[in-house]
Amino acid sequence: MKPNIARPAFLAGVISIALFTLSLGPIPDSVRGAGDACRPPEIRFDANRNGSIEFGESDISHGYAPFRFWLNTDRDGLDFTDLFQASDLDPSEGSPNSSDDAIDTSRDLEDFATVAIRLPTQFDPSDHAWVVEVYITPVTGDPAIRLFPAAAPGTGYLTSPSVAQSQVSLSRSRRGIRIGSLPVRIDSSLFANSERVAYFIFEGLSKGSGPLTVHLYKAGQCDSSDQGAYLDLAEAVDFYDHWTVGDTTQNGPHAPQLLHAVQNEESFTNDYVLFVHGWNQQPWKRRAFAETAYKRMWHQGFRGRFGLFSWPTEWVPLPFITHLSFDRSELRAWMSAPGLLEVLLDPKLQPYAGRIRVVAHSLGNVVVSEALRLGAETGRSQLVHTYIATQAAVAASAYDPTVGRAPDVYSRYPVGREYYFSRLGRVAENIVNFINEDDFALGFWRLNNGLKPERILGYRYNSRSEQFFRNSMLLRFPDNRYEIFSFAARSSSDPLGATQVGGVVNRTVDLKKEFGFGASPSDHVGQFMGGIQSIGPYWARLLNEMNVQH
Ligand SMILES: [Ca+2]
Ligand SMILES: [Ca+2]
Ligand SMILES: [Ca+2]
Ligand SMILES: [Ca+2]
Repeated sequence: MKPNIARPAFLAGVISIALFTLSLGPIPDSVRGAGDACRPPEIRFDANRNGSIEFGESDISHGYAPFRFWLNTDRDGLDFTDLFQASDLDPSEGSPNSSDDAIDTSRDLEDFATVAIRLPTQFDPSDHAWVVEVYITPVTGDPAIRLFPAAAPGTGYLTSPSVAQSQVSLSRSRRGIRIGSLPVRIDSSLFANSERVAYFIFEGLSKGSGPLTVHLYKAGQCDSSDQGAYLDLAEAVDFYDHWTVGDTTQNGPHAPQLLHAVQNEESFTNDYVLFVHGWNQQPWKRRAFAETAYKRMWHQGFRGRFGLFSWPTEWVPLPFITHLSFDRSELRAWMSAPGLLEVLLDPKLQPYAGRIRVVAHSLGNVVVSEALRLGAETGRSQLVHTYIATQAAVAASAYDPTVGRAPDVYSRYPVGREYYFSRLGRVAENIVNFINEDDFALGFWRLNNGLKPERILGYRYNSRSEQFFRNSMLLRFPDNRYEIFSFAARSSSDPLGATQVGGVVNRTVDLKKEFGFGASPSDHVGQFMGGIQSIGPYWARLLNEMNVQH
């Protein structure tokens, strides 16, 4: 154990304003064990993840099955450069949320978990001779957390915007305090209630595992410790696999690569959810969206494996985006599909066969739909259990030939004359379409679709011969189809993410009717923006539609 003497100024500041004070150190051994009638205190996480902490057996976390949580090393804050909402900010441009002893935004609360302490009946909060302290005994690494008194017991800080706001305000008057290997004293007035229970929330500060222990004593009368609630803190990236065909915005896709694999594989159930991001995201943002998705599902009780599949979409700052940057990214999306199919067939995912769910956002649906189509074409069956298309930026007529105003190459693909994604049902048991007819970005998709073929790039279409050209070169199906789709072939339909379809789609979820998604640009990414408190039901619905245990 290394003594925490590195931040005396910080601690001195805390002593005067917080409900915590630093104890003078461990109790001499001569005092330990005194007092026969001294019953132990109890400390618990919500180990069984049912949303509340019970002091019976059900929430005990053991060394072999610790309570695992991620470090709060991202930057949740207000995004003044992009969509003007609480969001993840570029982690390279500032310090992480856990670097200070307050909670900045409600959004940051998704990086907190609950812990509670109950003291035995002999404890008397009005008797200041009682001392309550907390520490972590490191088993691996150097685990540390920061503890804040909870504004309310339970998970209201994650589900109620007003409780969340109270929690944020409370953190400014009752600053959080770091708990590491040295005992830290907790103000006993927090236990001045009939149950003698104090509720806290905590964020992870540094990696490692070990029991979080509460120690209660009163000189000559009581000296007793809880056996410890086992905690395992890891980086957020250790909670998911990251597969990529291009962790860049600069070049087209390459062969798939597992950039980072999940740690402690055995601690997850055998459900696997793979997330595929959309257009115009820098590499850090792809991770931020994936981590937000994972955290929000985790708080809904998701215990399965999670993966990010990233692909090299272009990126330009929002005010400077053009329809051509969309088209070029669309081409990369189509070209990323073979890589995704390879990942779905990777031996590492075979233990999850039949239990893989894929969630694709926006232009990510080009990647997923095409990967599944390629799989169906090679005679595969059941590649994925469920495919969720949310706010999908891809022609609806490719999924249901009846929705367009006229036949197009998506509804009547020139090779085979079937609709393009007609065989997806062979490889995906369930296909669910999450739609918002007012979606801003999908309105942009409509405008861009109307501009195809992109004459400025030399593309044209001869409607009599039904042929596409780049300058004088004839473009052919199937060899040039990705280029044709991305730059030349206009769909006569709406985008899938803005319209209810039949065809290969099994079910529709209306984001506007059910979750109030509207026409603001940020609603296109509404499930990733703002605080978890108002969008939790979206993620619960997603898990239900995927039939994932939670
Ligand atoms: Ca529980
Ligand atoms: Ca975040
Ligand atoms: Ca903070
Ligand atoms: Ca955070």
